[in-house]
Amino acid sequence: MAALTAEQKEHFEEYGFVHVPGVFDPEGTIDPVIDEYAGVLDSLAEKLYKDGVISSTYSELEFGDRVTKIYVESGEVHNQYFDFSLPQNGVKPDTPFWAGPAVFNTLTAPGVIDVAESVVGSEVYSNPVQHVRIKIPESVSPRDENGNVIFGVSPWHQDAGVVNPEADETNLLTVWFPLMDAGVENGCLTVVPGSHRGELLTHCPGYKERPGLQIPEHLFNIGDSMPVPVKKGDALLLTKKTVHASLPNVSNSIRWSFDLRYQPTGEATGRSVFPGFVARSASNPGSELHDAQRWFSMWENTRDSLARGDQPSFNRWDTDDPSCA
Ligand SMILES: O=C(O)CCC(=O)C(=O)O
Ligand SMILES: [Fe+2]
Repeated sequence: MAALTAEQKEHFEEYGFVHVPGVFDPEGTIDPVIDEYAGVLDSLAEKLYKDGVISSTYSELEFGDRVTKIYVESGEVHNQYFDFSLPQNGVKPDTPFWAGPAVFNTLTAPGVIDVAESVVGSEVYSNPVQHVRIKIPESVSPRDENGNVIFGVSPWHQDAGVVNPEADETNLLTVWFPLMDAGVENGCLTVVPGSHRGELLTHCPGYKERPGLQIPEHLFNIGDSMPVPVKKGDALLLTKKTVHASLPNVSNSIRWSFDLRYQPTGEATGRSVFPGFVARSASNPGSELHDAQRWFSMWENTRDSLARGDQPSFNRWDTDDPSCA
């Protein structure tokens, strides 16, 4: 079992984050994900080409260059096509998502579940707040009407701030890891050590013309922040109250990461309409999900029912809060 060492656990408790080497097998677990996504990109390219949105499928390019070319030429960031979660609103019957077997194998890889077990205990639940993030170089990226890069930096936040208050008592662990080495240049995460000891801070839906739910910089000590480069196979663990952001991708290639969440089974996920699952159970091993196809169906059923009915809001914050002025 590749549990956290006593030192890693202590670092995590003291600073609210820890860099853990060798959580994933780069060839056995991550490479199949990269291969699987090559197929997803292939179908996206075919579709956009057929619709006349792009002038070639660019099948001769490797993944990073190909996705960049396609986003730039179509003037659109098609990240929902790759994501293994649904949008926070506006889910339609044909909203795309990707919940493939290689992705499921990564969520349930013994190494990451061992690490999660060290933090959340022996009943490990895969929380459905999870994303793949593909960020093309900012220099060429499509921008919004205010000139902000679409799907650029993740602004300062705590992960507890992006889920519903029902999860405030949940022992929620974030596991962030890249599919290719992530450093300062291509936009790794930056964290504020020790920030998890404070309260949940006010998040503002947009601040100083910057889009996205974020903590205004006057509410924490930004000078304490430090970037955490992470290599392929390694992971960065965060508590739900650790203040963090991502740096911009100022490199010439993509920045590609997964962020997963785990928690004790039975505690609130903070997005109860999305499907989580038991990843490991000491008390009831029969409750564990090992079927990738079923996992896909759970997301498909969720999409279909959200598209038919009322969609909940995951936002608890208010633009009118004085801290947001
Ligand atoms: O990868 C990013 O840009 C942000 C990730 C993040 O905030 C998280 O994993 O909680
Ligand atoms: Fe986050």
